[in-house]
This record gives sequence, structure tokens and C-alpha cells, in this order.
Amino acid sequence: MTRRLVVATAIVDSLDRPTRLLAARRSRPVELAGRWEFPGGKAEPGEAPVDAVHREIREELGVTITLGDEIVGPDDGGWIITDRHVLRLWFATVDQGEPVPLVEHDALEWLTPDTLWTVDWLDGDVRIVEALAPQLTPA
Ligand code: 9L3
Ligand code: MG
Repeated sequence: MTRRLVVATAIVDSLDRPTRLLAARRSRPVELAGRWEFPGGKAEPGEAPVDAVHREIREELGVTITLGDEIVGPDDGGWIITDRHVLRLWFATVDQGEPVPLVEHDALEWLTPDTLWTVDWLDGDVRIVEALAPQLTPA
């Protein structure tokens, strides 16, 4: 079975020296509501992953972003997040605008190393947060 590609972002305050990470709380579907994630979504068939990530963040948070490095995972470079989805994600900073939850989130929070684990991350995102945590510097 091939998994559907989902693309997402670790939006941080600075690509050079990240101290805060933007987490988003899902409002839907109902089985995921209340859980926190790296914002993003499914790439369309034929859509370049990097194009998809810019589109998803514009749709979901109303901002344009600058992409940094990809956070490469252990599953062929990606991260298997469910039995049906594989995630690729990139560091990013907000380029224009202030992120707001527009479509499928109902809260956003800037997390620091101290508060990283105060939200209920989606199961699939937990090991990505673990991998990324050492790269967040205390402010
Ligand atoms: N998903 C998991 N972690 C994430 C994202 C963006 C998505 N950081 C999962 C939730 C859904 C599926 O991938 O099961 C598709 O995501 P979306 O298109 O509903 O955002
Ligand atoms: Mg989404």
C-alpha cells in the first residue's frame, strides 16, 4: 500500500536560532479535534511537495512562509504518521501576515522548550517533536 503524502511545517521564530515553535490545535475531524499538530495537509496528485506546503499554510493560517531545511525522517526521508499517511515537513518562518486558524484549527500556540509538551500532540507527530526539541534554544 502506498501512503498519501502529507506536507507540513515546523514554523519557528527564526531559522538560524529557533526558540519558539508554532503548534496548531485541530478542530476537525472529530476524532482528531483537540489534538495538536504541525500545520499542513495532503499534497494534491502531481503537486510538488514544496508547492503544496506553501498552499496549505496559506489556506490554513493565512500567511506566506519562507522554507528552511527539511526535517528528514527515518521512513525513506519521511515520517509515517498513520497507516494511510506519510509526512514530510520543513522548518519555516512567517514571511507576511500573522498566523490565524482559518480552516481546520481552533487555536495556535507558540511553544518554547519549556512548554513543548504542555499540548496533546497527535500520535504521529510526537516522535517528530522529540526529534526537533533539541534544536529549539531557550530564549
Ligand atoms: N496529520 C498528522 N500530522 C500533521 C498533519 C498536517 C496531518 N502534522 C494527519 C491528520 C490526517 C492526515 O494526516 O489524518 C491528513 O491531514 P489533513 O489533510 O487533514 O490536514
Ligand atoms: Mg491540514
